[in-house]
Amino acid sequence: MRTHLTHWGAFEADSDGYRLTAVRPWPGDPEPTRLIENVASAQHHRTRVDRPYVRRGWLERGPGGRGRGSEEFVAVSWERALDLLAGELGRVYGEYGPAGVFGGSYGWASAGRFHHAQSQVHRFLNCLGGYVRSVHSYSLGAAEVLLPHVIGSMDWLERSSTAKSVIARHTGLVVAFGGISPKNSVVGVGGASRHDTRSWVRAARARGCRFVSISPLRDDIPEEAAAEWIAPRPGTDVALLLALAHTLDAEGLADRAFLDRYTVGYERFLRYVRGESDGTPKTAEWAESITGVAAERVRGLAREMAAHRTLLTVSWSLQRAQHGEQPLWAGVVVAAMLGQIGLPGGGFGHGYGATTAVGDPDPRRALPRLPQGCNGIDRFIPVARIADMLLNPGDRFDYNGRRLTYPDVRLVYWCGGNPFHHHQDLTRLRAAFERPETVVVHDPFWTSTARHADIVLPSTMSVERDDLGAGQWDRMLFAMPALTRPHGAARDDFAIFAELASRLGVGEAFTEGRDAGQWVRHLYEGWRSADMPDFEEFWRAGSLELAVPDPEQVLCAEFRADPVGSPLSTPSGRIEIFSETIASFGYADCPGHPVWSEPAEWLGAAAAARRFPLQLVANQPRARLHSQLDVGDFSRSSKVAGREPVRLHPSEAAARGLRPGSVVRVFNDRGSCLAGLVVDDAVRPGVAQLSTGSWYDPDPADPSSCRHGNPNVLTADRPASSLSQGCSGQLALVEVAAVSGEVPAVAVDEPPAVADS
Ligand code: PGD
Repeated sequence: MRTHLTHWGAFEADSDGYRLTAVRPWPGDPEPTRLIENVASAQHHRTRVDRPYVRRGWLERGPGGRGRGSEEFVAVSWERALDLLAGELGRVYGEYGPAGVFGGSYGWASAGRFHHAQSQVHRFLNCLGGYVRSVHSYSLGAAEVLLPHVIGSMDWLERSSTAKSVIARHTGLVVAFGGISPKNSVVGVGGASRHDTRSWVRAARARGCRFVSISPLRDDIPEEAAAEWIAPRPGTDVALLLALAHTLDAEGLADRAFLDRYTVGYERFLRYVRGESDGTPKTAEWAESITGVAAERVRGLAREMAAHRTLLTVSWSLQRAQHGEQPLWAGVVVAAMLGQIGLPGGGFGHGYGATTAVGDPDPRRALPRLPQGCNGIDRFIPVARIADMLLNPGDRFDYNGRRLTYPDVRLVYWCGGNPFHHHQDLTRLRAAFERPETVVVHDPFWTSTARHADIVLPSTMSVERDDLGAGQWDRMLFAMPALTRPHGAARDDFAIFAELASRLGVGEAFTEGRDAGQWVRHLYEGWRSADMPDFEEFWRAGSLELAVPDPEQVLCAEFRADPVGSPLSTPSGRIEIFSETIASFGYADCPGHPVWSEPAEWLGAAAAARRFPLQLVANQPRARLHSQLDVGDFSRSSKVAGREPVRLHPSEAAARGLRPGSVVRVFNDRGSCLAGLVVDDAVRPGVAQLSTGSWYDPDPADPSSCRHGNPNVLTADRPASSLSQGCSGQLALVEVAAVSGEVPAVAVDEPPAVADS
């Protein structure tokens, strides 16, 4: 019985050396999740990559994109694969330098501090001189750029969020824009040891705290909250927030003393809210015409918020949309108008429920980390601009006040991520992936990304290697001894890079003379303080609990106590309701204060612009993390007719004559996918909810059509704004129709066509 950590929880497992024979939740976890069931069932699935492969066309014709994504793969020995790849890396670095290599390689990979795939690939490419990197994340692309201008960095905000226990004890009203998702809150970057969302929500409720969840989905908040559900048109939350601001101002409920002392730019914002700057007062009636939420309810909510100790939270999903910066910024502003920022249980929060960790008090101790070395060049893209970069080398684009140029990338190296899951408009991504001369992918599985590569190297799963594991802001550090030997000929990413580095003459720089076991020990020993157990003792004990200096932390408490001595990290040191910096960039799609702007695809658009009648909500899945282990038992148990479930309100299903459990076609003019219909009144009318992460399974006759239900064939590859260039994959307009005739089978749960060399 040994312990293992995943992004979705810790478990204990027995093994026969090859398989996990029993998996039980870690006993310290009060609310374990069934996602742990995916690990054992996926580990030896037929879609594991069992040995190295090279696409036939690349092997026979040399570098070039023709045939990528459709040709068969040829199995090769490790020696041959590594020789070929080292030769190709040598060629590309020699001809184009580091700017010819994209190593942005975004993705969550697996838990484990040493075998963290991104750290490994970045360290390796840095040894070769560097690479084009990516900045920010698909999770938080808009927030990570906006928030430093407005209140402080995303990292600071997450670390300092008011503790859940403080909310449970002090808050009178939680107004949760985007809910507090019970399914997302089971996941934490790098690992989630103790799940507690239902517990803290239950405790708050039992004390009398009221919850209001503002979301198109009723189940975006735990049942324990017994929440009032307000369901505006998706993508219009900022209008609702502006109307709350209007009511607070009109009824004299704004806390002027707080605003004067702790914020800048309120008067400029007020001119907009009152309609003095644009002729449109942002009244509750104005908001009703946009959101569909009754004006009286909005006014009533504003009054309740002013009358109670109120926490206003905004989920991460809201900023994953066009103009995604706006609801977040407006959330900060309304919380500032209430004057409770810095008080226990009051103020602002971002991402409660988005991961386990938000609201976990910060142990304030950096985790052990593999040094990534130094990148010899400074070329980057905001992460969600990958297709633009590959399709438009040399083009200029805006980003956070800068004009940048897309590099001319010749080789793409992906390790630990699945862009054919995470990116928007997969048909466009497919075209973009034809451009580079060579695409290299390390992955344990034949994901769609691996199927769009030239060289595919099989990496181990985390259960197949020794490591240390800890989640961001989690207080547990786990010893993660290998539970089984590797599947087939899979190797650790570290071992693969060590071999390549040695062929390319940088072996010593990459390994520093250590093997994987020595690195794990070295990272722990270099990290621990004198009062912590040495490596042997830690490994034997299996885990270590970190102390938390302030279990009752309250966001901005120090700033509230002393705004001069403990200023925020914004340019003014205060909350920026109007940002001179952002205004100076001159972006029409992100001016100097929060505004409502019509998105390109929303339910309130004029009929001519609304070519498809349903708003797709492409949110995170319930039965897996992203696309990980989609072939695992728990993920498969969530499928309907073998496809990803799409949920529709009964009225929408009836209007289309659709039967629950049938395969339906979800489509717009970018593409289509097949999904299994679930009829559910927990979904607002006008909405089709289809989670991300089912492996993209393009129909060979029409690659814009996915047989398995991946919503990213439907989403637009459109940035949140010129400010952030963040991912906007959460929303798109679609239609849903019955499928007549024979339904094509799903093929992505079989490996691609392969041949022996
Ligand atoms: P994962 O499925 O976690 O998705 O995108 P991300 O690419 O992170 O991919 C991780 C990959 O790493 C898997 O293929 C897994 O097999 C592989 N892997 C695991 N362990 C290892 C390892 O040790 N070595 C190697 N080499 N590989 C490994 C997630 C992204 O999707 C995120 S974070 C968000 S928040 C976005 N959300 C949305 C959304 O809300 N809506 C839409 N439409 N699209 C989204 N995409 C984004």
